[in-house]
Amino acid sequence: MSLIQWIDFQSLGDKRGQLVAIDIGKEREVPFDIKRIYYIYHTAEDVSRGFHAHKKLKQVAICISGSCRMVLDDGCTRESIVMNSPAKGLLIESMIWREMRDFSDDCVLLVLASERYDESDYIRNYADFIKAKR
Ligand code: T46
Repeated sequence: MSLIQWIDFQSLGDKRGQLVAIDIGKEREVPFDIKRIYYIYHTAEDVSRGFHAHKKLKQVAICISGSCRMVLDDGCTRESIVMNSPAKGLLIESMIWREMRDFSDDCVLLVLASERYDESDYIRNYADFIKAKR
């Protein structure tokens, strides 16, 4: 199965523009209860972020402005995808290594998270991640 799992949000467009609504706990488009929302923006040119996995946390990332590249790695396979649609969420399961790069100036990456922030949930060393996957 591909590591790239998109969730297509319905875009409610009319002549004024587009609108995406995510109803929490209703239609369950997002396959977990959202406990935290954060966003990444103004990432400097040539900067890469991420370089970690989460033991428990699941997330849905939505590039609501601009574009960036997301690299996902399950310890066996590495896949890379350009994120540039505000109507598509990328589901990132637990125990997946992620790297983000190629941020456009106007990139805003919104992230819906299944857990509150917990530094002890991070695996920030790739060798430790591979060891934990075995
Ligand atoms: C992820 C990718 C997609 C907090 O205090 N609370 C938070 O909720 C978050 C997400 C971060 N922080 C602090 C921790 C660091 O001091 O903000 C600082 C930057 O976080 P970090 O270096 O982890 O950022 P990224 O862009 O490398 O990774 C983030 C998320 O941390 C991570 O869960 O999956 O975005």
